[in-house]
Amino acid sequence: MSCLVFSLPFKEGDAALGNGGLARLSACQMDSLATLDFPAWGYGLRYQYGLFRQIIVDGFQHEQPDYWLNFGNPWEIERVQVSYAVKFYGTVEEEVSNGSNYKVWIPGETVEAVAYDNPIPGYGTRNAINLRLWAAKPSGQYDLESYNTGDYINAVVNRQKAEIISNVLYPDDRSYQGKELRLKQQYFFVSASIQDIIRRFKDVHDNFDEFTEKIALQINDTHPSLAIIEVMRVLFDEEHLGWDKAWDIVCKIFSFTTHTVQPEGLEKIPVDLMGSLLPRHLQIIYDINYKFMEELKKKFGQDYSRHARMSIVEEGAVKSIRMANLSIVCCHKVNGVSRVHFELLKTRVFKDFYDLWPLKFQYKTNGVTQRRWIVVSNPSLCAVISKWLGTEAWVRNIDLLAGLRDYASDADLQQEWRMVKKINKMRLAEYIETLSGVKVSLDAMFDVQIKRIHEYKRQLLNVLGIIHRYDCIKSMNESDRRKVVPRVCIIGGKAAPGYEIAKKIIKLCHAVAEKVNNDPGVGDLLKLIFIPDYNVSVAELVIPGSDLSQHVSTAGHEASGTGSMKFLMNGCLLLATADGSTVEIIEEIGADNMFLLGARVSEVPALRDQGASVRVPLQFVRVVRMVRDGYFGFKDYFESLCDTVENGKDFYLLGADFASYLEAQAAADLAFVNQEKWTRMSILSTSGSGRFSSDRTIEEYAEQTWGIEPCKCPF
Ligand code: DL6
Repeated sequence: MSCLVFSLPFKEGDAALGNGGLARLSACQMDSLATLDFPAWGYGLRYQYGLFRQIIVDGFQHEQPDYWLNFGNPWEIERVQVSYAVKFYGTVEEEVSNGSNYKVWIPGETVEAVAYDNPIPGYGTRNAINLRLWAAKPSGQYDLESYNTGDYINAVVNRQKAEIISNVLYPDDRSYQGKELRLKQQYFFVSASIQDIIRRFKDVHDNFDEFTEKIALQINDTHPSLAIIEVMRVLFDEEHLGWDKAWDIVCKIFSFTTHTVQPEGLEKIPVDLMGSLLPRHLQIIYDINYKFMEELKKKFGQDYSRHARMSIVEEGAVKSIRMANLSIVCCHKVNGVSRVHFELLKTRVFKDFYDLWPLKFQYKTNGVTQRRWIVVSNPSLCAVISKWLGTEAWVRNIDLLAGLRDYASDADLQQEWRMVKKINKMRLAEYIETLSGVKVSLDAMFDVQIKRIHEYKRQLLNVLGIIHRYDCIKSMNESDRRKVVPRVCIIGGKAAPGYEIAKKIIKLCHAVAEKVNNDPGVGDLLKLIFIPDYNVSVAELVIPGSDLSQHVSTAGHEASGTGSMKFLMNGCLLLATADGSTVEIIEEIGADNMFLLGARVSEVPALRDQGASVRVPLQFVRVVRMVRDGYFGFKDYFESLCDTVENGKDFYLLGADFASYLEAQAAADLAFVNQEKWTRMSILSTSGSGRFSSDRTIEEYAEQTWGIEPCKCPF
């Protein structure tokens, strides 16, 4: 008898239906919602092309479309029977019904939204929740007129245009250009989801009396905030509930979480665009704003500059709708994603609104799911944790991880802990060698920075630090070299396609790597690896295998950060600024168990005011000069990159923080030499990571924002 063993040629790749931290946060939250038995659904878009695939040619980033559906998606269920017509453009007309005047929206274009369900099973429970993603298809009535008049080819082309709506994810959710397609995507997603929610409610209810008891809608940043207006429109125009009742319902069901720190990063939609694509919605927004302005007048009198700042409609060269203001006015809660973020919302970003409605504002510090970030991505660590805690219960109750603290100095646990790290470093080293041909030493400290490439996240600070290290090694004598802690520096991340400076940072990584990795005088003391196409699968491999990870955003710029939490859970030490949720991590594990650096949030404005006179160490001047002078080649190309950190233009304060950065790196070197101490710090990092589970975040939302309770599956 023979036995055939099939090995699968590939497994499915990442869906990559989001840009970065914001979307991955939702994925963690869905896992927690399911595991904790909450009755919840997620809605989103089923993009055919997720975030672009990054390929590197000669050190430059190129973007390739990621057609993730090429070989099908076995996990989704197409619900052909669940589809809704989504309307765009057209005109608004008056209609009289039962003696009252109503507005009727006569659309100019209709597209069909078809549901694809992605079940999300909870861990250790029979509960499974649903992620319903919408795909755009041509509507049956689409361009019927062209068919009728015999313009067959045009009609087919127009039908294809409908599908464009869910074709591709915008690869940068930080810069909001007044793009029509983007607004169309937002409304398409919102309209289909609201129709679905109302249809499901009406399946079991005859009226809207219990709507606010049964429905809580969470707006995850402003991208879906048109949902607020859509519910208002449906209840007022179509269900004829009357303005006051519709408004009361809207204000009770919606809550908003903002994930942005900078006021410039807030989404605005040009009024002309809104009026052309969604004419009725614009009218409703104006009506809401009119009533809001009246309320402000009563409260603050003739303080017109305050009115102008708070208005939903921004007057200016391009008259626009401020989506964050709209969300704050209409939602019953406004959440930040860390305590630092909350403080910035109160004192800077939404200060006027906080003065008006202090009780609306809260924060729920982000979290990540231990089930993906330990259990799935680090099975060896998972086994060691369960063995020492004597239970697997921590997988559902992360607070139990704190029990590891008692054994942090235990020699046996330390040995097992180091063994796990070694196994994961071997996996990562193999991956690196396959990718780049560079062999790295497992004795080196694996020092990792993986995240979207952005000036505020300061990958450039890291690269300049590496240049400094290289420069020092080059000038050392043999006996000093023997004292150097070998490093493998790993950087990964995608730059938005139109973000030139971020792309130059990627090129600089490669230019420096080329020089350093091929310098025989440096050998294993320093290697720099850029891992291309950073995504969740790559993170699952890299995070467990890292010793140190960097989260060095300029203080006051990272709303929360969630990468740090994944590293923390995996016992990787953090080298970080006191920004976003790091401030809370410090409270949990203690500043002694990490390497802190840089100006604090409160110090940043004064440093910025100093401009060119801010104190910058000579080492900084030297490393920037090396880049400028073409030490790594591409002299002209890097000039504009160097300009961003010199001559008083160093907005992200790389120069001001450089000395402190080098000190923190030196402290990390020192700690790494003492492996008992390092391992203890590593165990304490994992054991202190419980607060950063998305289970805690979701429980807080359930209790404080949505008012929902777990609902166990009865079967
Ligand atoms: O809240 C999730 C994540 C935070 O951890 C990051 O600090 C923050 O930068 C990110 N925000 C965005 C904003 N995009 N939009 N809109 O991605 O959210």
